[in-house]
Amino acid sequence: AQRLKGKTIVITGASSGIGKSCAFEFARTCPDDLKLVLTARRIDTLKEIARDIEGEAKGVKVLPVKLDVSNADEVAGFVGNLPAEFKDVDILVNNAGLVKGKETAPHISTADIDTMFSTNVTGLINMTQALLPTFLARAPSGAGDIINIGSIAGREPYQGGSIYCATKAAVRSFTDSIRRELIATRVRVIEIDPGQVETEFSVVRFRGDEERARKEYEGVEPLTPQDVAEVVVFAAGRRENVVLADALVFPNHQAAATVMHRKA
Ligand code: NDP
Ligand code: 8X3
Repeated sequence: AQRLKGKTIVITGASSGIGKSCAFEFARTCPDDLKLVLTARRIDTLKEIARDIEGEAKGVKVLPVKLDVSNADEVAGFVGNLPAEFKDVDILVNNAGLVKGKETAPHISTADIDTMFSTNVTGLINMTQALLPTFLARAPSGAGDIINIGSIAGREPYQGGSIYCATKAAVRSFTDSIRRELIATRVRVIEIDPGQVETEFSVVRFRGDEERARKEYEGVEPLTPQDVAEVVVFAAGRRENVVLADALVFPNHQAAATVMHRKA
């Protein structure tokens, strides 16, 4: 908690699931002195989350910001539009992301391909490039954390996930590249790859079909978003010389993207 004191943290996709849990977990870990910039498209939900966090943790200031990471113009204006109090960002959690459908090639719509790439890949890259100048300007040789939420899907392709898997493989490759590029700085580049987590992820995948989404989790006990948030906050809270560079987080029944033990 001491190491996070006074930090300013930007979280993308903070209106639901892992991003929302990260917001609460950061606040719980450092309730006396923390600034959170919570971003997503659903601003009303972010405002409710901000109220709840500020109600629980009196020393935490929360700024909800409507931001579609797939919109390059919105991302370009993001840092410039932050109030002075929130401008000196220390930690970026690149969490916003989604999957659409389980269609296989050649039946994948160009709209779905564009949505997944522009959110999971271009959005994440644009956010990183938007915040890096702040990190690099920090004396004496730059400092800050980039925490990217990848996926087991980026390590292991599966049928019906070609585009999503490709986006998460791209995240992994970008992350590993910038860790090398930033080696002369004190910027930490961290990737956390969850396996199965029960969030709105599958509801979004199946375009609002909650029954279909529920079936994904039948007979298994997925991770909760809180489980992943604890790993994110742990990584951010390490001593500055410690980089938890790469973490794969499974629930106990999972051993690979498609290797699950399901109870009958
Ligand atoms: P949720 O659907 O619960 O949350 C996704 C979040 O991303 C929402 O807050 C949503 O907010 C936001 N988001 C989606 N599109 C955009 C956009 N264009 N601009 C800004 N925000 C956006 O899913 P999860 O919490 O599960 O997903 C979080 C991350 O974790 C994703 O990157 C996902 O790929 C990854 N992941 C998830 C796993 C799982 O099994 N659930 C496993 C491994 C990785 P809003 O709609 O308000 O914009
Ligand atoms: C989410 C995990 O394997 O359901 O990133 O695509 S998977």
